[in-house]
Amino acid sequence: MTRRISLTQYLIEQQREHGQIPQELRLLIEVVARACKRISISVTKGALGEVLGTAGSENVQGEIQKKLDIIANEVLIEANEWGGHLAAMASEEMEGIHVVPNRYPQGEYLLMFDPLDGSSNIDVNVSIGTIFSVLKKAEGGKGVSEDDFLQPGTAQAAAGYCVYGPQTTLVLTFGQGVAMFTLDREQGSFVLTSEGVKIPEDTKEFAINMSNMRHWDAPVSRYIDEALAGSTGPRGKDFNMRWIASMVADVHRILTRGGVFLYPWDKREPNKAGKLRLMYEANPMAFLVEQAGGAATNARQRIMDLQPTQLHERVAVVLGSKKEVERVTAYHLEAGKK
Ligand code: P6P
Repeated sequence: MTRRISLTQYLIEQQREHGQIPQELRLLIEVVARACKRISISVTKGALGEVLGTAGSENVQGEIQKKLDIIANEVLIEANEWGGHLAAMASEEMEGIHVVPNRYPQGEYLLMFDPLDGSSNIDVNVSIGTIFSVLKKAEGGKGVSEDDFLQPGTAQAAAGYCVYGPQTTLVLTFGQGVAMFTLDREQGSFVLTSEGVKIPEDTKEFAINMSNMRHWDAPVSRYIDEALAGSTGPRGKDFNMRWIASMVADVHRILTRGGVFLYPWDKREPNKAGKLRLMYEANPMAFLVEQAGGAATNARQRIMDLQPTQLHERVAVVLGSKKEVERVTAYHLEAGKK
């Protein structure tokens, strides 16, 4: 039974015992957690809170923004700009970076987030979530620019997500394993409910949007065909499929019981590396998955090794149970896919 301690106690104990969570980073994570609590309150109001439906605008990705996308983005910006721990923020919902206003002290950290991932699920009451990634700004240098954010996933100081489902659960890593905290609404605080999270190396469960099948590259089709062939096929075992169309929910299932998640490159837009965003979706999820003993590649190389060139760049994603990710990646390398 995991000790039922608060997020604050956990962070202070980690800082005291392992010295691996600097004070400023601990403060940052606590502020992000409080913002996630506020988002959770808005999300769970649903129709009662006048928060459903579209906002009548598009984001930088050209996607229709839901009211809650904008609410979540504003909550995260307002919560994080005064604390003195951040130099700037970047969001899926904003084209450029948000530099901390001069009226507040600037810190050394950079925060990136997808404020509400899985927005297509909001109006149908299916789990959605907030994904965040923390980098440190390079020493020295005046001011802060988009270039300061363009660091590989291996440079992340922390990463996490908050899934708004039957429970509101915050999942975090600082590079020393993965811990999960469930929101106790009576206390109003996140309580440690799991630590040392581990993803089984093997799985019988894959997650992919099957409606894109005709657009897949051959190695993806090979992997899925073999899985669908089941116990009579080359894999010698039957597989199950899940697709929630909410990365946070699919990744949470994988962190909880294993599985492999694929959002591969496909032929519809050959110049687009994938659908998901590297900086605030793939990298934080890759950090969590690797810290839980899983793997995360773009079907050819480790996601966290990729050197970003743009803030909103997209990437193909294969993540989860290590042996399955390795198999998908091997199929791509065998096929000589660049
Ligand atoms: P599709 C949500 O819009 C998202 O960015 C991820 O959360 C999710 O995994 C994916 O896109 C779903 O994409 O094509 O199935 O709607």
